[in-house]
Amino acid sequence: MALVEVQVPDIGDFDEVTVIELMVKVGDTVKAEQSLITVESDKASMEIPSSTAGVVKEMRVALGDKVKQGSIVLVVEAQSVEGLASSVERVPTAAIPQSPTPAPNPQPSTPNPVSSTLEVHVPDIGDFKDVAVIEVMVKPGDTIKVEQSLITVESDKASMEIPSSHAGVLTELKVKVGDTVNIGDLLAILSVQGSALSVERGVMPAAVPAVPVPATSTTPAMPASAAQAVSALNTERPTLNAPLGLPHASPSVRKFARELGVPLDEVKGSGLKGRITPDDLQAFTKAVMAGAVQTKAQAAKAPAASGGDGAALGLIPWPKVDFAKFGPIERKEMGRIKKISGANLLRNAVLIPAVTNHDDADITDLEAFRVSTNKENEKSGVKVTMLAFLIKACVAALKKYPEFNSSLDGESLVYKNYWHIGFAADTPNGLMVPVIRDCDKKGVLQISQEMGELAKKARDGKLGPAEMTGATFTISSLGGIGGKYFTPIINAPEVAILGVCKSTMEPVWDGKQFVPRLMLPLSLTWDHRVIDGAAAARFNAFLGQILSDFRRVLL
Ligand code: CAO
Repeated sequence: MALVEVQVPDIGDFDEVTVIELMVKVGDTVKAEQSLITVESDKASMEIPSSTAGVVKEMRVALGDKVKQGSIVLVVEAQSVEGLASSVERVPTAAIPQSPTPAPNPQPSTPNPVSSTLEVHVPDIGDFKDVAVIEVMVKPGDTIKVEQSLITVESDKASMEIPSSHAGVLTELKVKVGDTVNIGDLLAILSVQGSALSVERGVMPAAVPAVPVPATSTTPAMPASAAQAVSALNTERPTLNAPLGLPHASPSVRKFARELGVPLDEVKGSGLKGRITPDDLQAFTKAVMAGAVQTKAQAAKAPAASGGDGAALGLIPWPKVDFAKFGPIERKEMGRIKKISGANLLRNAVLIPAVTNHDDADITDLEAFRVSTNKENEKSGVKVTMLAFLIKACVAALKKYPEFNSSLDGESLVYKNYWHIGFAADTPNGLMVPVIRDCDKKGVLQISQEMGELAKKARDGKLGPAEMTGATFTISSLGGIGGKYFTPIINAPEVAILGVCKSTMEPVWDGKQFVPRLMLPLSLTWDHRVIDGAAAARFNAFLGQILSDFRRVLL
């Protein structure tokens, strides 16, 4: 196994470029032609491919380093002698055109010595076919300087700006973002004044300059094409002053983003100088899939938390009323948490075919037990709450009816073998749902204590994201406040939620007479795609049995 130093190859007359992205790390197996690093000048960026297949043993460059011809990028343990040999001989796919090509002469379409029009064509871009236009930097009416960048094109390995061959006023642009172009394609029509035509005729700058490419022999050096490409990055274009205006990302990241449909300008880059890395793309995609982040397009389509026009749902517009016409008003922006929870609630209310079953549980004995326990534990400082008993009772019911502890994933149901229970907490900032983990393994005292701590954190606005995620079922208790029944909204991707209201003493017929019993109103909302009405009724009945005789939790 030979150790091979992969060097920056001949990069023409250009001094240094900055390493802006490392695409491999020690231990990675790289193929010949696989991109290793991305380098950038002020006008373009490109990926430098490997000439050698093997395993990366050592990185010799770091982010921000300046590299030039001969700089060692990394050390690779070549896969085999054959691999090494082939890596020397093989020229990876061109990232940028390989040969200098005289610029096509612009064709004046009107032989007018005072003012004439002139066509600007795509110059020689070598072997490249169908490169995508990813940015148009000018618009009709703009005064264009010679060599000013008109558009940016991109292949899967490099992006480059295509300059104008002439100065003039842009009268017509023949390409738009998303088009693909080839050498000779008509890009734009300029209106040029008098002598400009004769002075500038024939000086169309190629998008990529000619660079002689020395043969690589002793070390597996960068392929000729890459050398030319890097040289292209450093091409002096004195009048190129249009800012690139694109999100800071390598061509491959931009290509990947297009494939995923990720709007790059909405992704925050974590790389050098805010550069967007593949990890940033993945994190953004995950966040969107999890509903934690909305793209601008989604936000535009989705009805807002309140007052959205409902157009996306095919509904008539939200009524627009000038409330001030009817009396004095005060307008207040909704808080951040209300906005976020509002959007989630709306999605869950609209997308889940939810049904709510109401029932009552006799908690006379349980409440007596709770009160006596609290008396006994007065000194401990931990107050046992009815909600803690409800959590334990729900875990028992969830174990008996596991579909209530599941989530829909496409056409599959994911059954969770853990029981993390969320509870709605009313806070000055709005509704929050802290999660108590592994409630099956905890006693009522511990659950009460954790609930107290989490509820306090929620009210103080100190809950971390980890303390609000992972719930398998949620309880929303309005018992301390009042009410009889309500219809809680399921906290997706859970499939059920239990609403609890204030218990009251009620006359209950025991078969012989009416007796006073403390009755707790239960409201169970369930996702009808996952749960049937009969199962919901059974769940509530079972819950009622446990609450009326808590010893059943042990069964
Ligand atoms: N029936 C009768 N009394 C009840 C009860 C019930 N179901 N549940 C609680 N109580 C009593 C408690 O025993 C307590 O009385 P004491 O002070 O005399 O002991 C009092 O009501 C206050 O209880 P609490 O609400 O502070 O405590 P909790 O454990 O029941 O609830 C918490 C904690 C965080 C869930 C609660 O404070 C809260 O925020 N509830 C609102 C949840 C909510 O907003 N849900 C709606 C979501 S949909 O918009």
